[in-house]
Amino acid sequence: MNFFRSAVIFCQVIDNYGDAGVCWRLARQLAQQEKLQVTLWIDNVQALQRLRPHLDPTLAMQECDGFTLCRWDEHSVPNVEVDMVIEAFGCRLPSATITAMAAMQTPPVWINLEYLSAEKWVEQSHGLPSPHPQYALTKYFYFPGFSQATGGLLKESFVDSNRSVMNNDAHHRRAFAQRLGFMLDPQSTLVSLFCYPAAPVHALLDALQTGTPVTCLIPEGVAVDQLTAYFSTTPKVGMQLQRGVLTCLITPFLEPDDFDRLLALCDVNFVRGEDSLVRAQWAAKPLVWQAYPQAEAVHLDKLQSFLDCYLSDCDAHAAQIMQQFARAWNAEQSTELDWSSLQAQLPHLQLHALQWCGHLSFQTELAQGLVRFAAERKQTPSQ
Ligand code: TRH
Repeated sequence: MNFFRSAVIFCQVIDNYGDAGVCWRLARQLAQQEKLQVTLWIDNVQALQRLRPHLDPTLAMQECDGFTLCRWDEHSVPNVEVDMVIEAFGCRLPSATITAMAAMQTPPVWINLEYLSAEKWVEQSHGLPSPHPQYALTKYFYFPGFSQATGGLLKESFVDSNRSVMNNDAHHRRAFAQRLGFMLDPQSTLVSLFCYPAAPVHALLDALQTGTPVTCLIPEGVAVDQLTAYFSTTPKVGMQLQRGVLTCLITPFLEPDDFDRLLALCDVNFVRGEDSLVRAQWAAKPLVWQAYPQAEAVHLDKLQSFLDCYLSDCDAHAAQIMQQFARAWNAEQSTELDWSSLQAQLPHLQLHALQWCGHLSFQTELAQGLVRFAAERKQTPSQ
């Protein structure tokens, strides 16, 4: 497959960090693991700079983790003389770019990388072609997912060994906790909290005081208004906020590989959107997911599909407790969160998280699958 050498990714950041995070991760993986020459065009370098602080948003072009990063604006003239063009999350290519692709003797394979979902229709839609109405070009839909009938999940080759260190190596666990500004306490359940502003954070903080001691790590910038109201102080990095058996610690927003370490360190991870959900599954720890809120509550269908898929082989009682807790965490009306019951099920949920992570690892990795998929569809000039 060595004739397949180059890829361009286009990314439009809607909000938050997920779009930038997934595209950065895919670009890095295609460059470092699949050995492609990769260019990522992104319309909001600042969003990516939150994840990779060394980046300079004033530059039109710069190197980043083995690929070329370009600022994408109305003046950009991207070179699409490559083997594969990836349009992330239906971000719509400029018409000049499509015309340029159509004019090539061998146009690139054109992929629309879609959002992650566990809904059943994804398996039927993955890989479908969409012929362009005007040009001899075909766009293919590529869906990430949780079964072999989908495009799989991004997973770097170092994920398993990094996780294993953070799960098991006492020295590294202690050192990483110290870097984050706290001492590990084996008596305290370690929780990480990454959520949207609409999450019932007050109900969670109340609930976390109802069992044995809990240390809750909250990245800077997350749930700021709710924490300010709850603790009557504005949260800042390094702060420890105490209520009963609960200690909340405000941690820095971490670079992605350190965020993975944090997830692997904790006993339970509250994650949101799509990319942190994937990372929490590779961390092999129990997770509570908040779906990205969408109009007409369609995200609740996504949530239910994920829970049914994720928990299908879990101990039935633990699965039921997790289902209830996750639905309450995503509920639009204020609600009670039964933390004590969830905490009691953590041994079952922990075992399940490890088995689930192993099960997912048998799927074809997304970047590898994508290159294979595109190479199979690449025309040769004689065709
Ligand atoms: O930031 P998000 O809410 O992104 C969302 C979703 O992707 C959603 O589907 C999309 O439509 C919307 O944006 C526009 O959540 P997500 O997907 O988990 O992305 C967060 C990224 O930030 C992820 O790559 C993990 C990373 N991260 C760090 O690297 N360090 C950190 O400290 C934290 C908290 C997150």
